[in-house]
Amino acid sequence: MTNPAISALAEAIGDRHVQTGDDIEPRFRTDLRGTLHAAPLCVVRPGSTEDVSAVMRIATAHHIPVTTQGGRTNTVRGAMSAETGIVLSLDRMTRIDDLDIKSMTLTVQAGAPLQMVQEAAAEAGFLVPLDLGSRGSATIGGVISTNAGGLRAVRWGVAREMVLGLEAVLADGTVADGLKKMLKDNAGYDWKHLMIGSEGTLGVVTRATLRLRPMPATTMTAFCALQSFDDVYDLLRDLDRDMGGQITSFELMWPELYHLVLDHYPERTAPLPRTFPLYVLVEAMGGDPAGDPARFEAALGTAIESKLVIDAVIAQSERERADLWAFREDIGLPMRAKGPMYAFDVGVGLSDIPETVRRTVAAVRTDYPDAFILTYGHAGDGNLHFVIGVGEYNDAAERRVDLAVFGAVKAARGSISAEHGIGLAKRDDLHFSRRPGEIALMRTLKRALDPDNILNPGKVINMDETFTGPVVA
Ligand code: LAC
Ligand code: ZN
Repeated sequence: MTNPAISALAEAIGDRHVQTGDDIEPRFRTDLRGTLHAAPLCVVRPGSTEDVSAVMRIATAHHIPVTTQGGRTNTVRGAMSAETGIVLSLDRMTRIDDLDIKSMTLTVQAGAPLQMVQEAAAEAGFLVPLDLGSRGSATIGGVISTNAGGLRAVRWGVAREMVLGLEAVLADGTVADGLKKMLKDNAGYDWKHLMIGSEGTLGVVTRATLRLRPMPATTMTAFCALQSFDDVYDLLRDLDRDMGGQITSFELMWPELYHLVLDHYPERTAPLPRTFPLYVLVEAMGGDPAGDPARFEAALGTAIESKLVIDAVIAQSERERADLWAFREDIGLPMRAKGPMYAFDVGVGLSDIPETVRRTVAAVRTDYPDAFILTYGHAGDGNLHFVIGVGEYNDAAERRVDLAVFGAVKAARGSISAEHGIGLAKRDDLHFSRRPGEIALMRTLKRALDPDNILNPGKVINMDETFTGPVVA
């Protein structure tokens, strides 16, 4: 006997776009971590918004959970399928519908990889400001539904700032088409901002209209050494002032991470000696090839004179620029070589960064005096990454490390996720970041938009009203 929901799905979007049983490809059964494996009822691969709408109508009629998957680069189990649920893969929906050079917008289906969209925009002379390490796999729908931040947020903001229009399919199949091209739209509730960052729990993002910027003519990149974190504030402010607001990236690395990358790639030339307390990769983009590089050099020169920077190298070619970025982007392999570690993407006010680092390190070392702690981040955005190895990798150890980090974050009224989201992994720790009234509001929104709890259920928010946080021993 065929499951009636599966028959209905096959009828609606075509047999060959519905995988069931042993035909389900392994990638759809797990997530980036690869440690959990689900047995979805089926995988559906719609080709259009109408297909997605049909899938949601059928899911609602049969009360089947739906987990939308993009590039599956999510680190917090946000894209992990529900047991016997529908995996809604948008990997066929990669079409660019419109590139409007007058409005400076690009409208695209949600399954398109970010890099593909960046390249299409670049060909027409435009920049998609959003950029992140996983650009090759992460999709537009994924970066929107997680409100990704990435490497240039200090200048152009997070994904939310780039979405002018959005089309989403609601739980019952309703298509909410808000594909507008203008920045200003105060005609009623701006519902797209509910969808952005909701990790597929309030609707399925199917298309978006993104705001483009003219492709900058110049990119200036430098790798700098600093004496202490206290100098970060003055440096960021002075450089941005001297460059007229052109600073696009401001990536901090504490020395442990810099040394780890240097040790892993001994054939690479170290841009700066290992002896400094803090490193920052700074990049600016502008429109004046004759003037920008000299202005950048002068701004750094001033910073060196005032001792905010103690040593610096400026990339003199695209090749040198790529080499400098490699020290920031090629951190995955060196980290994995150290064995399993716990990774965090917390957010705090800039002024709280030093204290949050100090508290986190102290709290982790209370349980694990020899813990290996890497700290880096998008400092201009108040976004810190901790990657922590404690010599054991199990639920109890993970809990101890979580509590150490989240305690420090809560003390600063920060966020337990600045960019990677909450998913399943951090759901029950939401109260470290959100107050009870906020959590109540989130539950109200979830109930209103997804009354049967079929949209990525169990993610982001614990819907059990009596749940106020896990018991902490
Ligand atoms: C980074 C990712 C992990 O900043 O957010 O490298
Ligand atoms: Zn990051």
